[in-house]
Amino acid sequence: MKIFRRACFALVLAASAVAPACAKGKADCVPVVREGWIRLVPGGMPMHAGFGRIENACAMPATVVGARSPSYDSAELHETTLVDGVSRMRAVPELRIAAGDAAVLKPGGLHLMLMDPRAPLKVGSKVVIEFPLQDGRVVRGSFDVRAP
Ligand SMILES: [Cu+2]
Repeated sequence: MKIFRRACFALVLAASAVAPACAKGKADCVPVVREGWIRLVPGGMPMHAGFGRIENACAMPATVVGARSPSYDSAELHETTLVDGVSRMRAVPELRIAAGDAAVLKPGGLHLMLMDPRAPLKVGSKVVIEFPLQDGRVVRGSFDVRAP
């Protein structure tokens, strides 16, 4: 995933005005969420999973220390792992993303556990999820709500 970093440098060299994520000072560069989506569950269960990519095109590593959403009472980063052939989930308190790398949240791996929606979610709508960083800044992502 080093390509982000290289693209970043290239863009900075080419024309700083067209590289919003890179051209600003280091302190202004935050990771971005791409391809975010939420999977509803059949039967209206109040526990959904969220997936997507958190891309860190910045020159510095970033550490995500949690998740929250105005649409849910609770949001956590989880990881599904296979232990002795049994699928288990564990909370991920910190997620470090190296410079030029991305964290991929996908079914069967790293994911968002979204609990107790504050209002029923419609398929096709969008949900905002925020990821506080260790340094106090916040990554804000948009997630598409999809059918089970
Ligand atoms: Cu989970």
